[in-house]
Amino acid sequence: MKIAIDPVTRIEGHLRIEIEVQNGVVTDAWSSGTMFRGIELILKDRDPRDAWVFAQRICGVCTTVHALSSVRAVENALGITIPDNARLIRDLIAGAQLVQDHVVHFYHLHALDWVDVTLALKADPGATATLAQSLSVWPKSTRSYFKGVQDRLKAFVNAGQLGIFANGYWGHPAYKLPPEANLLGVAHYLEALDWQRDFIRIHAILGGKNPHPQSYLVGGMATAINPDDMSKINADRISLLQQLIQRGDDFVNQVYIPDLLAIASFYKDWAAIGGGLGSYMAYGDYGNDVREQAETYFFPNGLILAKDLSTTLPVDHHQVAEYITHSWYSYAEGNDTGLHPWKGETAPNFTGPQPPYDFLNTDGKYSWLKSPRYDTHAVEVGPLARTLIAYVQGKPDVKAAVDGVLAQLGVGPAALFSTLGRTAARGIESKLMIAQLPTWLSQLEDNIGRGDYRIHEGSHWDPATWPKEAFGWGHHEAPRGSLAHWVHIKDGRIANYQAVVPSTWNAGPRDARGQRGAYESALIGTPVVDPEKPVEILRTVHSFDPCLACAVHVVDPKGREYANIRVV
Ligand code: NFE
Ligand code: MG
Repeated sequence: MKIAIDPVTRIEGHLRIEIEVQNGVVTDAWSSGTMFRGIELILKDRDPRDAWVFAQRICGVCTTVHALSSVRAVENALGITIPDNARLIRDLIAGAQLVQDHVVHFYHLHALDWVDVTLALKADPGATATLAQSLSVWPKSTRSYFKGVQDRLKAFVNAGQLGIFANGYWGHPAYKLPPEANLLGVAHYLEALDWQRDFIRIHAILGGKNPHPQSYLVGGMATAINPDDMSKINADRISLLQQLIQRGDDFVNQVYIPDLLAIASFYKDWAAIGGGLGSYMAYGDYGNDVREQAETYFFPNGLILAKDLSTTLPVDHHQVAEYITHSWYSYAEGNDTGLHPWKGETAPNFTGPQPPYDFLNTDGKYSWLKSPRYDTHAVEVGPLARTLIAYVQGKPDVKAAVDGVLAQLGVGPAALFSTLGRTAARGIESKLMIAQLPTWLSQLEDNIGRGDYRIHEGSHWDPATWPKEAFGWGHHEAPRGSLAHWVHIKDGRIANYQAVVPSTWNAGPRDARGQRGAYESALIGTPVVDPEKPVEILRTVHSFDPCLACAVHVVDPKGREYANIRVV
């Protein structure tokens, strides 16, 4: 039996999943990005110093990550080293982004795959308080608080207005939590909405706004530092940042991580489902300017192949190539060629069916996403990749965090190759990142204390100083994984610009060798109890935190007819 899920919701962008199901288990899967964008074409012939402003609009969810990759690509091409203060402010902005994005993913995009909202109505608020207090010291965990949340939820249901909770596979037998844990999840879903809005004020302070901070510059940042000026980064702002980071730490350690572990303990079977490729890649990032020694990165550089946790291999971006064998593009050199992004081409060539249709022609082209490969290998990127690579390399804080989670859940390291592992890794790296932010902030404070206000390196600002032709790449470990932009500059203008983003690595289609992408591979073996309500498919797809706007970088101007689910 073949099933199509389109659109997949509680993600960013337009994703279609087709699966073949036999005897209640997925036997094959196809992932399709159904929307075209054209940022790479829009950037052609522009001033490379302006690229970040356009590139940042690739996505409204991960926002800042494309500005960062873009300025880094141009700086790399022009041989610019940015001042330490700029590096620290970039790391603080990106680190805050990572934590906020992971919390929002857990509660607002993923939790309802595990939490049945309707069962929360059956919970005893007193018992919920007891459960919550056994998990953490979060001060809101009282009977009256949970009673208030439940009453609000009842009022929604009685008015026939479940609102944001209206569409779910409620009552599905795959939901395993007791009513109290469901009420806890719903309460924190609502709390996390407020928390993330407060926490991301870090971007307003350092970048002027969120989404899309405005303080980037090729050569550094435009975040002015002056302890004697009320409108610049001064002692007041540093103190506000400290408070915001502390509140972030409280929420991650007292709400997010305890909820993650409590929910995961009811779903241990998902530690054996959804593993997929078993090969993982990270460029590495943070704690260092990107062109310096990769060994000192906070998230290390590395490659794991075929679940081999004995070693990691170094990652070199020259080994990256994008294929379009199954993507709606043409390459001058033919359908089966892989192109390094410096030689990348963006020539759309839609050959898919016109709606209405039942299924895509998955033997041919079936996605707007290209298929990036590392030296022919299909790899997964993201929190699980980064966590495994750091674990294998013996990074002490990662090792301690991973071993702690494994012990608490009573599972071994092989359990990490799974849907649950992906979701747990996101929590682990949020915990490590929120603990790290105060260090970067105090380094910034120390620099300012020493009278070092340098924030921008301007000696390469004038295009007259540039070489006639230059190539650069800028990488970042974005919330969803390894991101890079590649730029070819000629006569002061962008001759070619290519972005290969985390969701392209993970959600891309098959390549010239027929190798599946990470989603496609991970879905194989997933149980599907009721094809009309494929909640299990959502669990594995959501565990990657899909972002299709990032992955395709564009918008189909024509409306499409979307059926929720087609079963044939
Ligand atoms: Ni639009 Fe993105 C992230 C990037 S794509 S969310 O994180 O880059 O996966
Ligand atoms: Mg691209």
